[in-house]
Amino acid sequence: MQSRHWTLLQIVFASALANSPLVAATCESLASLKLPDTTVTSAQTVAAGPFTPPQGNATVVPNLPSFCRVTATLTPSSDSAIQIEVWLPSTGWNGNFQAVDNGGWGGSVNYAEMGTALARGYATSSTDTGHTGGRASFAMGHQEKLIDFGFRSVHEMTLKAKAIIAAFYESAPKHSFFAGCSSGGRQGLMEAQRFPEDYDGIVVGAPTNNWTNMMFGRMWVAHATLTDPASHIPASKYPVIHSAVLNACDTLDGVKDGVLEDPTRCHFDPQVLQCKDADEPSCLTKQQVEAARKIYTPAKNPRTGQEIFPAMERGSELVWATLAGGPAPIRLAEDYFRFVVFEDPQWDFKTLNFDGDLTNAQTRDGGTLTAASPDLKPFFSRGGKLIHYHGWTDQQVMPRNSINYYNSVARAVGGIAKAADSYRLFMAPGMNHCGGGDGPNTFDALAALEQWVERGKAPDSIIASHSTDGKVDRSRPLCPYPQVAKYKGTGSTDNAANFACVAP
Ligand SMILES: [Ca+2]
Repeated sequence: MQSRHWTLLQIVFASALANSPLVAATCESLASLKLPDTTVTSAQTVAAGPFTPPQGNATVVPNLPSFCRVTATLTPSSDSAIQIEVWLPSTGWNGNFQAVDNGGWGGSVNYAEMGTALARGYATSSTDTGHTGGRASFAMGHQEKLIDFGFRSVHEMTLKAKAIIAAFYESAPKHSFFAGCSSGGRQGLMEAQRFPEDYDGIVVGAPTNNWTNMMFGRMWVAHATLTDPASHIPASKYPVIHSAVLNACDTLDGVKDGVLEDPTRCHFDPQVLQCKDADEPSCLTKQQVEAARKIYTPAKNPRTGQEIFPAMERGSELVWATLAGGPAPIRLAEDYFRFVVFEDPQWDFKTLNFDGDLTNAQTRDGGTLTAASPDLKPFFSRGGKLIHYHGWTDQQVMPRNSINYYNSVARAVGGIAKAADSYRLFMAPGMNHCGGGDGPNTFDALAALEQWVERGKAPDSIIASHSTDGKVDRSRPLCPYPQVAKYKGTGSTDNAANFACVAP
C-alpha cells in the first residue's frame, strides 16, 4: 500500500508540473512529497474557523475557511534551516498564488497576512526568513543565514510553494503575486531584480531596498538628536514644528487639509521657531533648530559631500519619535551595525562615521541585503508588473529613496513613459510608514495589481481613504509618479471624485 501510494503521488506531482490534469493529491499525502533540499514536516487539513499559530506566535488568526496547511524546512546551505508554511484553500481557490512578506529582520512566519491572503481565495505562503526572532544577532558568524534573510529564503519558499500548489491542485497557479511593505518591499524588489521568473506581479511598499545607505540615513537622524542632550527635541514639540510646517506649506497644493500633497515643494526652515529668550514649550532652542535642520537634510559623506540617503520630509514631524526620540537609535538599525557590520554587540552608535564606515558596510553588504539594481528588464520583458507605493510622512524609510529608485529604473528602460508600461510608483501624501497618518492611507494595491496582470488594465490612479474611529472621512486618488492629485475646484475636498491626477 505504501509503495502504491508513493507511485501515485509521484505521478500526480510529475503530471501537475506538466500541467496535465490527473487527480489532486489529498492534503495529508503532501507529507510524503519529495522536493530538493526540503523536508515536509507536516501536511494536514485545518477546519474552518480561527487558527491558533504555533507557540511563540500567539495572535489567533480569525475566521479562516478550511485549508490544507503544509509546513516544511528548507536547507539550501548546510547552515540553513528555513521554515516555510504553505496554505491551500480546501475549496474556492482563486487559481492564484500570493506570497506574503516579513517586516524588520524577519524571523517569524507571517500568519496574519497569510490569513488575509487565504480569505481572499489565494494559495499563500510565508517564511521565517531562515532564523527565529526579530533581532539581527542570528547573523554573527552565520553568513549563510544572512544570505537566507537577504534573498534566498523568499526565493526558495517561492519555488517550493509553487511545487506544493501544483501537487495539491493538479495545476500550477495561473498567476503568482508577492506583496510586501518595508522589509517586505525590499523582498519584493529583490525578487524582481534577482529572480524575475518567480512572480507575475509584485506590490512593493516603502521598501528598505537601499538597505545599507538607509541604515546610515537612520543613524544620521539619531546623531542629530541623540548624541548631545542639548540637541534632543522633546516629543511635546513635534506638534509645534508640524503646525509651523502646515502654516507655511499646506495650501501650496491648493487645499488646506493638513496634508502636503508634494512635500518637495515645501522649504520650511525651523529657524522661525527659535526661542527669543528662554526655552519654552512653543519654541525651539538654537540647538534644537540645528537638530531639526539636520533631520530635513540628506545624510552626506562629510568629506566628499556626496549624498548617502535622502532626508525626512517636511510634514513628518508628528512621527519623529521613531528615529529621533531616543534614548537609543531605532533597534533595527543599531542591530545592523552591531551584529552585521562591526560584529560587536557593544558597538556605540555615537562612534559611527559617514565616510570609511559607509565604505566598509557597503563592502560587507555586497548586494546580500541591498536591492538597488535598476535592471528590471528581465522582469518586465516576461510581462511582470510592479506597483510601488510610499507614504510621504514615512518615519522609518525616507520617501525620496523610492523616487530615486523609480527614476533609476526609468532611466534604465528609456524614460518614465516606458517604465509606466510595467512599473508605477504611487506616493501617498500624509501617509506614515506602510500605513497610518493624516492623509488617506488605506487602499488595495493588490487588487489594482491583479487587474493589471490579469486584464491588462494599468492603474491610472488608486483610490485611498482615511478613517477616524473606523469611519471613512476622506478619500483621494493616489497618482502615478510624477503626477499629483489636483483639486478640480468644486465639491468636497474629502471626496476623491473632485480630484484629478495631473502633471506636477
Ligand atoms: Ca494641503
